[in-house]
Amino acid sequence: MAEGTGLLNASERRMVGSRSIAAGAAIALMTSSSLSASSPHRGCEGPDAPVKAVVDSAKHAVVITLGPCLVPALGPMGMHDMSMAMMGHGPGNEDVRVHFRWPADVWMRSFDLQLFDKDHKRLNQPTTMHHMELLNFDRRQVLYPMVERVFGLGEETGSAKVPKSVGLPLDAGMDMGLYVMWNNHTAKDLEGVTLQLTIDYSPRNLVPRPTIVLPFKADVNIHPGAGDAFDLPPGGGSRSAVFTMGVSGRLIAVGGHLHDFGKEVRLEDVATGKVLARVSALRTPNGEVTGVSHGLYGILGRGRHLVAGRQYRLVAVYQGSPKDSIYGAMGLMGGIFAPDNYTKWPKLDPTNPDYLIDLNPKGTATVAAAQPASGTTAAMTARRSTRVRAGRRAPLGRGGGLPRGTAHRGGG
Ligand SMILES: [Cu+2]
Repeated sequence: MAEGTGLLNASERRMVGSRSIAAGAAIALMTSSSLSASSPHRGCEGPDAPVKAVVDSAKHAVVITLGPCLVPALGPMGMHDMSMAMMGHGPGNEDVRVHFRWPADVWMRSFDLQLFDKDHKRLNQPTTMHHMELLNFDRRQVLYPMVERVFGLGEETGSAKVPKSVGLPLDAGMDMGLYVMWNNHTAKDLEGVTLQLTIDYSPRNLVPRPTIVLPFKADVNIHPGAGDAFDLPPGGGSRSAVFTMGVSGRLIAVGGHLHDFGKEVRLEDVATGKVLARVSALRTPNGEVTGVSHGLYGILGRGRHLVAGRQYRLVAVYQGSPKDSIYGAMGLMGGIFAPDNYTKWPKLDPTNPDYLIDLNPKGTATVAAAQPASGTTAAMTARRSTRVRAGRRAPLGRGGGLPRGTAHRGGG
């Protein structure tokens, strides 16, 4: 996720196995995707998808529900295969891509995900959902012209919260997207699954006004729509990318995303070489990445100040066996960014091809016209929905034709 896309989304990834296992998983996934494509509505896809966003003003919460959905069986898999059930980063791999209108002017402060079966009993998250993302089509990312990822959740992540002193602004009527990739590795379809996302907020008129925060996401190998994975020679090495900030502000929390054999991802000032933020992998002795460290710089203090027009370098470092190349590596830093002046946030360009990828993944999505929001407390039903191409699960690793020896679990 979102590799730490968004609010404190700690990215914990685990990785896995051999190339022969990857090939087996690819075949299994291709088969299942062609089956599920035959019943789009029951899978909660398509323009009639049952998604709604309701304001509970007494509790200061927006409750988003998707369902009841049919979660198609992917077929039983072995332990290793289950770990391999992988995802891509970026659009195109999800089972569900629906739009809805955000229902109220708020400062978002937290999210909490729950999954229920047809009898409203809690479902186990890792065996039901692989990952989900909340998108905001009315704002772009700070570094890239792509659609804002408000936050993402993986199999293991459940919730996150920021203090009252900060808030992520969401306005009534914003065109939101909910992406879900299910994870049902049994032989039986799950019927009547409901995904419920509770987002606590502060009212927009809160005094004193919270500091505005927005998601920060940087990638050492960004290729919108094509996958961000890369390979490294035996022993490992590093991959880096230089970007220029479009707006000044403070990075107040960071997390990251690395695959197996990852060591760290760090942010440097190009001119001075100073390291501004560092996220270290938590590794087993054989290099398996089980999680990442987190940095909390400025929820209370000042944070790391990044300056508009100035260049920064993101570096991902990998260290593996001297005998084996590393395939399908990734390196991302995600976090929370507080712009000095929100009005200077880079303007969304709805004609930018990188923005359009999410509206038209792989060129086959159908997009119905969106309607304006009609109230802040009414249930907002899905008004626009996209349908992904049938073969969405096929491209293991999405690395643009790279050999694939590894994959990961956890949210994008
Ligand atoms: Cu990844």
